[in-house]
Amino acid sequence: MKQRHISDWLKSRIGFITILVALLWAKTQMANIMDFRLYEGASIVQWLTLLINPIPIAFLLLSIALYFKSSKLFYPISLLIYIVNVVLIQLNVIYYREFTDFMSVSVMLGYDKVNQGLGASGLALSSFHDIFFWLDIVVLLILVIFKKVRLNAQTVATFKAFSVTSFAMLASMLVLMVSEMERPQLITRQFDSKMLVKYLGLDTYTVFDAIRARNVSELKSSAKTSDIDKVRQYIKKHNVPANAKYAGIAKGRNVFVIHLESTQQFSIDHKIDGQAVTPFLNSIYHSKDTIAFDNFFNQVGQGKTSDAENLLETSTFGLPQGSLFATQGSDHTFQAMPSILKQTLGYSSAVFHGNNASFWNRNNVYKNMGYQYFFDASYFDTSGDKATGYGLKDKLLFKDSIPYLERLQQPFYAKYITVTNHFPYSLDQEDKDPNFHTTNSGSSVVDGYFETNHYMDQSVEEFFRYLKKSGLYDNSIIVLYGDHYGISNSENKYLAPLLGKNADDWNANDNAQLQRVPFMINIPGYNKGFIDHTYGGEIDVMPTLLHLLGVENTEKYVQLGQDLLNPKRSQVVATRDGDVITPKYSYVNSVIYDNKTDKPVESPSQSLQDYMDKARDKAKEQLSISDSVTQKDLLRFYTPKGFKPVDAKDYNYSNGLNKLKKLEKDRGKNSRDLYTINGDKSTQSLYKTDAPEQNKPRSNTSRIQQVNPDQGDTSESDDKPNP
Ligand code: GP9
Ligand code: MN
Repeated sequence: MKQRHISDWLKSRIGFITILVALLWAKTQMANIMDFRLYEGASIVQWLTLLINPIPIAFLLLSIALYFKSSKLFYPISLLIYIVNVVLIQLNVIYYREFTDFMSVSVMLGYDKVNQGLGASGLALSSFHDIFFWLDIVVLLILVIFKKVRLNAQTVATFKAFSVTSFAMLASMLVLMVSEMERPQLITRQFDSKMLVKYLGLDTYTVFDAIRARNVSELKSSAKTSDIDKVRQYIKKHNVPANAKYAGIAKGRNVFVIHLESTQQFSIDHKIDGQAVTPFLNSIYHSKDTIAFDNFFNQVGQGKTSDAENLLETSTFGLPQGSLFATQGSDHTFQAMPSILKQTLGYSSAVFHGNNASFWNRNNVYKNMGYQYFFDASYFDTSGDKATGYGLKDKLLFKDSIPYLERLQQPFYAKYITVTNHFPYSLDQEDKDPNFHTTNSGSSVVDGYFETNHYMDQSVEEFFRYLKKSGLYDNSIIVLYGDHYGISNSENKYLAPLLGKNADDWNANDNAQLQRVPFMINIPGYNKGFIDHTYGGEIDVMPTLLHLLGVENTEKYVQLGQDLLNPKRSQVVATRDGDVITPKYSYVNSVIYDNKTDKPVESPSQSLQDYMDKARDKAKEQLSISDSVTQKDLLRFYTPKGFKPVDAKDYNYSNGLNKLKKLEKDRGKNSRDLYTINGDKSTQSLYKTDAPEQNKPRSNTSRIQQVNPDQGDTSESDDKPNP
């Protein structure tokens, strides 16, 4: 009796769409397991969302069909929705096999510059289990042809259809909520396509991506060629030339850019019970060979690390919402440091980063920036405890980068993105320095922060030691910078007493002043170093560096910052949300603060009010010029004289080491890589680290997933120095 009841229900229309939902669920799981491999390394919440997320959205979409009463409409519409979903899964599966990434809407529509369609034909990328994506549809078709299916004429009452839709909507919201709780700003930042699919599923990812693509393309198509004129006028008015005292003092040298993850200026020189947190960085900070800055602010928005990279290497801001890298980076015109240095002074370029290449869409963005090599997690052994959730531990990243670094043609521009000092700042016991005792602040975040800071400091020290031993040090400059805050405003009250402040009267200006991050330029042998107190930010780095390296005629590039070493510069620092910091006063949330007392100025004089209003207008102008450049992709309309636009298709980040070796061979005696200069011998043995994980064999467990989007799974690749 009961069985009969179920089979009757299955024959009903709601039963029919439930079957389709179940099939979609099964197909999604097949793809999740066999192709996207999303369950590997997933957290418990991610397991849950992966299991559940196909259901509500499928019900939501299929419930649309329930509103059509005629069976001639209901069945074809529900099947159409079903088939479109299956096509979406199948397309993504094929795309993933080639690019290890999900298909964005611009790729589907053929707009994407980096991945124009599939590199290999779809057929060559198909796999046996793909049959199961289609088998049921074929069977159904046969049954229809042989008239073996009977359509159920019994319609579903509109209120019932409505309750299915509402219930599905509610469940979708729930998944969204849980995901946002686990990964705050998952949707607004859209930092990782893989993460979005893990939490929200393929359909929702595609919908969000379509909205993103639409917004981008609307803004882009609203752009007029003449918009760039306004930008050029702005630059003409605001550009400050190189200071003759410093122009070209680092000419011809290699550049190391060391991205100190989440590092704030307060850690520099900070002591806990008399013990320095970052003793090595302190020594660099005070060195006679270093030009350091103590009023240097991060200017990132939701794009965090990616915004910092963009600010530093293009001298434009990130977007008002979301990340420029993630939302527009695949199809964006950059005139960035790597390409400018290559074209003006013959620099080669590389990024070393122990996380997945897809994070922040770097695999696509770096190509548009003209980076020649990208050594991401797939180039390193990140198994077991060698990595944290954000990638290879810093000590190992620096050490394991040497086989690649020593093959790079000099002069080079090499960026190292560290990750160990990343929220939640939990260091494995084995990586803790037994001689370092952290705070007891009442916040595990703050206490952990100092420990990971200390670890990062040691990792940089080990790297410097290698640079000195290998001889690279003397013909290089090393730029160190913190990308953004590590301690969020909500935790700052625990920090306050450690910084000699009262937690009870901590205010918005205290938060704003804490956005200082380290910025130091270490120039070995310079001997005239100092700590510069000028007020500036990340947007000012590119003009400063280009001048130090001796690039001329820099006024032709679209750079919105000003050389930090030219005293004629303005000292108005804009934050991404429009607050303003100047040396004496700040404008935070529309309140003027006196920086000396950190208190609001109760009744500002007319002249102070005018001064601050002017400063705010200045900041607003800089931000709005930046937004028009980035959102409308204006650089596609303007190519500086002598600059060749970057073609992303010239770059591919697979087999990086083989490519370097080939170049070295082709150049023979003229090859300018360290390996050749060292008499065709590796310098790896010069590297000393105390990392406890260094000699552990590769294991099968991983805290991150290792894939190179340009080559798929590289676990079989021979392109690794230490297999
Ligand atoms: C990820 C790392 C972290 O690869 O750079 O980015 P964040 O969360 O700091 O923006
Ligand atoms: Mn970061």
